[in-house]
Order: sequence, then C-alpha cells, then structure tokens
Amino acid sequence: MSDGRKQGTPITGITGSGKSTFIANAMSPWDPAPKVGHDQQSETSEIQEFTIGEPIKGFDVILVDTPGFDDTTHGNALAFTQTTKWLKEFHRANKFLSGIIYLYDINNKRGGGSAVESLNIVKKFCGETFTPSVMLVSNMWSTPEKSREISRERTLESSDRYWASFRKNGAKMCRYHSHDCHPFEEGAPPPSEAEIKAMAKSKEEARKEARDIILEILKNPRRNTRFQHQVINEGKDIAETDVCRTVINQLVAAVIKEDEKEKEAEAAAKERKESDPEGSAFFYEQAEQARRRKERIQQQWLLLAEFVEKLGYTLAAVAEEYGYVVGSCGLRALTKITANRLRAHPPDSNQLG
Ligand SMILES: Nc1nc2c(ncn2[C@@H]2O[C@H](COP(=O)(O)OP(=O)(O)OP(=O)(O)O)[C@@H](O)[C@H]2O)c(=O)[nH]1
Ligand SMILES: [Mg+2]
Repeated sequence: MSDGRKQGTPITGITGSGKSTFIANAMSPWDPAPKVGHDQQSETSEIQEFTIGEPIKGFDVILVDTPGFDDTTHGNALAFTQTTKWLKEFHRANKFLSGIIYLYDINNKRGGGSAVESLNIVKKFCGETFTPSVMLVSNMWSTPEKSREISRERTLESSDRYWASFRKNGAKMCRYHSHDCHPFEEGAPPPSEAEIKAMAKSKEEARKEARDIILEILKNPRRNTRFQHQVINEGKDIAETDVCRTVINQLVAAVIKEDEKEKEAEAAAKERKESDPEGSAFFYEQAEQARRRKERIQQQWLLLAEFVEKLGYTLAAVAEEYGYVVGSCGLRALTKITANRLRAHPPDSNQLG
C-alpha cells in the first residue's frame, strides 16, 4: 500500500538516448507507457508523467519523460523550459524529486558536443548538493559488450567534460543492458544475431533492471536542486538561475558561431563569383545552411523568451561575462527578439513556489 508519498524522477538525456523506452520498460504491463521514437526526429516534445501502478517501497513512483536535449527542432531551450515549468507545478503539489536519471547511449551516435552541453545544463540545474541524487546510466550496450563500449565508459568516467565532476560530487553510475522492448519497424532490414539475442531478453528482465535502478534512487534523502534553491530560497528570477544562464550562454555561443560561418561563406562565395562559379555556388549553399541554423537557434530563443521574464537583462549580463560582442549580428537579432517580447509582455513575477 502506498502511504501517499509521491516521488518524481525525471529521465533526461539527449534526443534518442532511450528515455521513453526506459520508462516503457519500467512500467507494469497494464500501466500507460510513453511513445518511443523510431527515426532521427525527436519523438517526445511534451514533458509527461508516468506513475508506476503499484507503489514501490511505499512510494508512488512517477517517472517523468522529458524532451531530449539537442532536440532536432527546439534544442535545449525546450527541455529547459518544460522541465522547469513542470518542476514548478510538481513542487507546488508537495511532491518531491527523488533523483534524476541521465541516460547516455554508450554508442553515442549523436556526437560529443551535444552530450557535453546537456551535461552542463544538468550540472547547473542540480548543483553540488543534489548531485548525489543523480544516476548516470549508460544504455544500448551490445551483447556481448564490445571493447570500444567499455573504453568509452572509462572515458565518460574519467573525463571532466563528461561524468568525472558528477562522480566527484557523489553521482552514481550504472549500466542498463536491457533491450528495446518495442518490435523493429516494418520493412527494416532483418535484425542481426546480436539484436535477436537482445530482443530475446524478456520484458520482465527489462522491467527488473529498470526497477533496480529506481530502487537505488528511492534510497536518496530528500534534496533540493540548485535551481529550486535559487528560486525558492534566494528569490531569484528564473532568468537569473545558473541553469538558465548556461542555456542562454549556449544559445548565444551557437548563434554567434553560425553568424560567423554565414559571413565567411558569403565572402568566399563573392570572391569566387567570376573565377570559380561552381565553388561560389557551393559557398552560397553553405551560407544558406548557416542562415537556416541561425534561424532555428532564434526560434529557440523565442521559446525561451516566451517563458522566461527579464531575458534581455540576463542576455546583456551573459554577453558581458563571456565577452561577446553585442554588435555581432546574431546577438543583435536575439536582443531584438527579446526587446519585442519585453514590449509585448512587461516583466512581472515568475517565481517558483
Ligand atoms: N538497441 C537498443 N535500442 C534502444 C534502447 N533504448 C531505446 N532504443 C531505441 O532507440 C530509439 C530512441 O528511443 P526513445 O526511447 O524514443 O528515445 P528518447 O530518448 O525518448 O528520444 P526523444 O523522445 O526523441 O528524445 C528507438 O528506436 C528505440 O527503440 C536500447 O536499450 N537498446
Ligand atoms: Mg522520448
């Protein structure tokens, strides 16, 4: 029987790292389960709670499916805004976080940059005090495990860019071997021998392995994240929190980088216009691609500006802190979006609790 204590655990990680699958595996067969993505596009775009039907150790366990970091449409801004909005409601309802699971595909098909950025966001969100409640879970292991997976795990554990600083502050780490319980897509190439073996692992095993991780998390004492502390105890606006500043810094750095790429490609295209029309067309296309990426970043910024009050002031502070040139075209565009937003909706209180 549950004694009514509700514990939430957000499952985080970059897009496609297997968050929804982990939750689906952990649920009892009769529980509603999240939708799992089978293509490159991000599947989960709305944060959603899934409560395991039967209480575990007297707790109602709520697994929270979050949009992936580096979401192909909205980037980290979506994961940030949805998670903080959700936490605000969760906290108001007197429920608390028992931990955070950070999932990492041990084959890391998506490259290192987005993983590092997402880890920085989680790090700033948690702060040192909450870090012992973080569980770093590597998944998608091959059967049998490959030596390159084991060496990648060592890199994760020993590198400060990845998990070392989390580990120093008490975060736990484990492997999740269980396979994807969902059948392969129709028309997909026949599964390999290793995949057949992996599929043969029963749903029960996948559930047990997921629940062993959950049991570990339920042992955590009640802690507040740095984000909660800054907003509730220190009375900061969301824009002033460490995690929001990190998201802003990442967006600004990305927009400036794309802006520079666009300008360089445009200059190269102009230079070759007469002498090398083919080369010139290539560089024009490069410039166009950089422009499109810049626009996508500006959409993320808009999403953030819709949610976070006083973003303009924080943008200025971040620009000063990191020495960004405010006159840079990309940064100016972000400032303009923020200014429009501030004109339309003057800041009011947007605090947690
Ligand atoms: N082989 C294998 N495939 C997995 C595993 N976990 C998930 N997958 C597959 O990886 C893909 C992405 O899984 P999802 O659970 O949708 O990932 P997600 O992190 O929720 O993705 P977003 O919602 O897009 O952020 C799907 O095709 C899954 O079937 C695993 O442990 N092993
Ligand atoms: Mg998902």
